[in-house]
Amino acid sequence: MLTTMSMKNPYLLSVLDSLKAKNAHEPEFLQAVEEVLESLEPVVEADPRYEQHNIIGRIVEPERVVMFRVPWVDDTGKVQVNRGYRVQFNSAIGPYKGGLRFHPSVNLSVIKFLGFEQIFKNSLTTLPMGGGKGGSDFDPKGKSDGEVMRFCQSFMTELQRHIGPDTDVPAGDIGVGAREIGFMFGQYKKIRNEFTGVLTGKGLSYGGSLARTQATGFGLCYFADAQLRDNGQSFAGKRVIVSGSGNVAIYANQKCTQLGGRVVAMSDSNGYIVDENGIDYKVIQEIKEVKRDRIKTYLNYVPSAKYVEGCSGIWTIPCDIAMPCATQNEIGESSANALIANGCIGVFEGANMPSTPGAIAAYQAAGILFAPAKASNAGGVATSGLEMSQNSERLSWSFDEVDAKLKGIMEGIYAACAAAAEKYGMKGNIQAGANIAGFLKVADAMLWQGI
Ligand code: NDP
Ligand code: 2IT
Repeated sequence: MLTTMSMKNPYLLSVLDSLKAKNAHEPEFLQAVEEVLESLEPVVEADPRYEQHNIIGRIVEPERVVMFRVPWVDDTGKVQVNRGYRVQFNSAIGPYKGGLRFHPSVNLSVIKFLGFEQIFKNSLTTLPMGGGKGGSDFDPKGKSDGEVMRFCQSFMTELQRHIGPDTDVPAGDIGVGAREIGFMFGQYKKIRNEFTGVLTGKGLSYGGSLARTQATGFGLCYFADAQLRDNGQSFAGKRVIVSGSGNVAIYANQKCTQLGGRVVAMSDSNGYIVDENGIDYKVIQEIKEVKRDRIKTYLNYVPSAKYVEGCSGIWTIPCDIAMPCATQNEIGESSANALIANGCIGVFEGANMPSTPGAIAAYQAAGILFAPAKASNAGGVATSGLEMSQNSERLSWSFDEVDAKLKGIMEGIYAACAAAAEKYGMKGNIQAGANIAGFLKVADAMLWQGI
C-alpha cells in the first residue's frame, strides 16, 4: 500500500523501520507517519538537533494510549460491549485536543493515525493545542436516542478520569455530533461536579461556540479559495463534487455554493446522488441532521436527481473541483486518475487522509492543486480552540466574529504552508509545506522542554 516511498535519510528510515516492526498491524497509522516523514527529509538534514534529540523517534510514539471496555444496555435489555479509545499523542504545545469517532471501523490503527495527524494540524492553527484522538467501534446508526445516551454515559464514565479542560479536550468526528457531545458533557458534569469546557462542539445553550458546526466545511472552502486564488483560479462557475453528507460535507457545500461553485454530487456510505442543478445543502441538512436518513431519499425532494448505489463511483462524475469529506482512503489511484482524466483542477481534503499515497502521487504527476487534510480541514479544531478561549473567559462571541477569525486562520495556514514549501525548495507543494510548518513548532517546543 505504501507505494510512494522515496525517503533516503538513514535516521528517518531507521525510525520508520522500527515503527513498522512494532506496529505491523496498523496500516493506517504507518501510512500517516510515512507521509509526514517523507516531507521532513530536508528539515532533518538542515538541522542536526532533530536527530541528536531523537525528535522523530519521540513524535511518532503516543505519550499515552487508553483502551477501555464500554458496557451498555440496549433497548431489549441485552448487555452490549464496545471498545473505547483515547490516544493522547503529543502535549508539547498545549493540552491534547482532537475528536472522538464512533464508527464500526474504529480500531487502534485508525485512532493512532488520526491522533498523529492532529498534532501537526493543531500546530498549524497557531492555537495552543496538542494532539489527541479517541472513539469507539460503536455504531450510532440505527440506535435509539436512549441507546446512544446510555452508550455515551458509559463511555464518559471511564473517559472522564483521563481528560479535563487543561489536560485533554475531546470533540466530535464521524458519528459524534451535537447529540453525543451533549450526553457526554452531561455525564462528565454529573461525575466530576464541574461545569468546564472539557468538550468542544457543545450546544449553544451550555458553552458551545457559534460557527463551530459550520467551521470545518467553511474553513475548507476558505483554504481552497486562498489556494485557488494564489493559482489564478476561483470557485466561480466550477462543478464541484463533495463526498459524504455529514457535518463537514454539508457546510462545505453551503460555503462553496456561496463562493460561486455548483455542487453536483454528494454521497453516504450506501451510494451517491447527482443533481446537475446544484445540491441545496438545506435538503441534505434535513435528510441527515433532522431525519437521520439515507441520501437516496434526496430523490423524494428533487425527483430529477439521480441516485447510484455504491459510493466509490462518485469520482467518475466529471468535475473541476473535488472535496472528499467522508473518510480515509476514499480516493484511490484509479479514482484519482478518473478525476484527472475528466479535467479536475484540484483536490481539497475535508476528511482526514481521504487520498491514498497512490492518489497523491497521481495528483502530483498531473500537476493539479492538492490541499492536504491536516491543513485544509483544520478549521474545525481551530474553532474548537476558539470555543475553549470563550469558555475560559466565560464570554461568547458573535457568529461573524468567530467566522472572521476562522477565515483569517485558514488564510494564515495556507500562507504558512506555501512559505514553508518554498523555503525548503518545494514551491507550490502545500502537502510538504503543511507537514513542515506543523512539525517545526511542535519540534521546537519539544527541544525546549527536554526529554
Ligand atoms: P459525519 O458522521 O457527520 O459524516 C460522515 C459522512 O461520511 C457520512 O455521510 C457517512 O456516511 C460518510 N462515511 C463515513 N464513513 C464512511 C465509510 N467508511 N465509507 C463511506 N462513507 C463514509 O462525520 P464528519 O462530517 O464530522 O466527518 C467526515 C470526515 O471529516 C472524517 O474524515 C472526519 O475525520 C473529518 N473531519 C471532521 C471534522 C469535524 O469537525 N467534524 C474536523 C476535521 C475533519 P454514512 O452516514 O452512510 O455513514
Ligand atoms: O479531525 C478533526 O480535526 C476533528 N474531528 C475536530 C477536532 C476538534 O477538537 O474539534
